[in-house]
Amino acid sequence: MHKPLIFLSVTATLMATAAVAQAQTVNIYNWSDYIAEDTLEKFTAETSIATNYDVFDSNEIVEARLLAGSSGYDVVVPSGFFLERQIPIGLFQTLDKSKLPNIENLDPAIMAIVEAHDPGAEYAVPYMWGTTGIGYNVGMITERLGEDGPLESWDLLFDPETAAQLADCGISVLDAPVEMVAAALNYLGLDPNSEAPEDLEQAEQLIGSIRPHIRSFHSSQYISDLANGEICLAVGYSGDIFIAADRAAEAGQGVEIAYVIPEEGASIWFDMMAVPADAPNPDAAHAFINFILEPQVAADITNYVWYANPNAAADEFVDPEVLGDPAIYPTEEVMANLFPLKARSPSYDRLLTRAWTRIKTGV
Ligand code: N2P
Repeated sequence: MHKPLIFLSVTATLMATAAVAQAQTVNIYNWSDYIAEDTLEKFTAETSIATNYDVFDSNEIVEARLLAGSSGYDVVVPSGFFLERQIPIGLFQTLDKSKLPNIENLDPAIMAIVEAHDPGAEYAVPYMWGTTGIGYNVGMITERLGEDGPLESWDLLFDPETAAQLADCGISVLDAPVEMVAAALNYLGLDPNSEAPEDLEQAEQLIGSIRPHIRSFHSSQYISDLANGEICLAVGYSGDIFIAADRAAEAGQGVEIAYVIPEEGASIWFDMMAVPADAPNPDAAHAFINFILEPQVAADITNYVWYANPNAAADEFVDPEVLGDPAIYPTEEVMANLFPLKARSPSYDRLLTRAWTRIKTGV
């Protein structure tokens, strides 16, 4: 009689553990190519919380999902310049800081910048950050422009003659109207955060002038396209270009990819972890956010995706060549050339969306 009883009690314990594990799942919605290979596995090993992990490649997509409601997500990672306008319309719940002891690892200098998006870090903490610049295929570009081409300038894209010379090898730009228009405004010497309709018109004209030379508008495809030599120039996110460079180098076909923050300047952004107001499992969300704020975890992500993390305590675990790369961890000099993006107002957004549709369809 004894044996079956012991067996039963072991089974009951196992079932109870399984039930707890099942009850605790965190549903995460993050950018594509933005986490280390083992981050989720390690999180589950440490916390017994399972993960559902979905990816997106544009702020507009996340915003649409959140606005529709019942997204089912516990943690989402919009950029600060979108989060900033999503907070006041009630899309997120306030963070319970008592569940985020690792928050003290965050770099005060970065927190001072993201303060503009979320004063007091009431709703969000930064995940990773980077810049939006230009990635290019060194061989293909120098073949077409020579050694003296404007390799450090937005002329590569916005000068119609230069863009025309690159059209055959393939130009890709982000399908991200705020960032693309900001780059155009900045190139024109205008405020990249301007909402003046006449400025938008000028930016539309500029992008329109090079539109015939653009092969694709996409916000993640350029990683493999650059790595495979399918395109020779991409406006893209810093780490994504480094991933492309690494894949190209590993393939050993002689494709060399470079990333440049052009001399005219580029946008800097901070992607922020926030918990939707209707998150099914806010406790698990906090556990996940707190886990990401562990120095070793943040460093592992940075070392894998080449985006800077906002975690001061992580620096000692970041590979020295990553930490010392000014295109990833900008020096003060580079920093002075970067412009943070601000939230767009809904009324400007309508103008922007229409302009962007006209640009893309080429009318
Ligand atoms: C990662 C893209 C990163 C972030 N693939 C853009 N904010």
